[in-house]
Amino acid sequence: MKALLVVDVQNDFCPGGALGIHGGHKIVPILNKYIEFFERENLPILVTRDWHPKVTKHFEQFGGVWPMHCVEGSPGAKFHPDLKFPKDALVMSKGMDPEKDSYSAFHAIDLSGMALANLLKTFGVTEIYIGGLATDYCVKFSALDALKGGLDVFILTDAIAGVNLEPEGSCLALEEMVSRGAKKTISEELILCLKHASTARPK
Ligand code: VGL
Repeated sequence: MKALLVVDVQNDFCPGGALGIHGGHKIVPILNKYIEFFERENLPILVTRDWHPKVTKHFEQFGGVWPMHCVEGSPGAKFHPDLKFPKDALVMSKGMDPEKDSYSAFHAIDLSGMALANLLKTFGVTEIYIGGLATDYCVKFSALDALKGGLDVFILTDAIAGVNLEPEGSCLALEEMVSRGAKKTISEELILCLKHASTARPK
């Protein structure tokens, strides 16, 4: 079973936001294509958001490295207005613990408090397709945790963008994910392969 994981496509991570990522908004139409496809195939779609309290060690004012961003309920924490996901997509929040950075989607919980790993288990997910922001932080840590949990991990390389605190940040992050077993894919390849799988499946 495949699932799509869309990581932190929020206003604060897009140009003009508190932690705007160069080109962060450009992945939105591509992600929408993936979302449409997973929806059409009736496959689970999980969408995470950074959801911080105002005071957290994650922010530079309180000992962290990041400017204040994605404060719970703020306009910056809203999903990018062009990101279109279905009503039954699972929205998961992370970063609520003021003591932790919580980069990985595997720290996220849904509205009922269920953790991502449990949700994936419930759906019987064995393959996870990851896109979103940022390649070198939340995408990377989510992918590494997914691999540790025994999932097959596919990085949607046309639907990610990195913060690049270090100039090579995104490249190094991709290399690290791949060296630990993640595979890279792009929409055309994935859509072809899913189409093939669905036509091959007995009705
Ligand atoms: C992220 C930097 C700080 C991310 C979150 O979503 O990748 N990056 N907080």
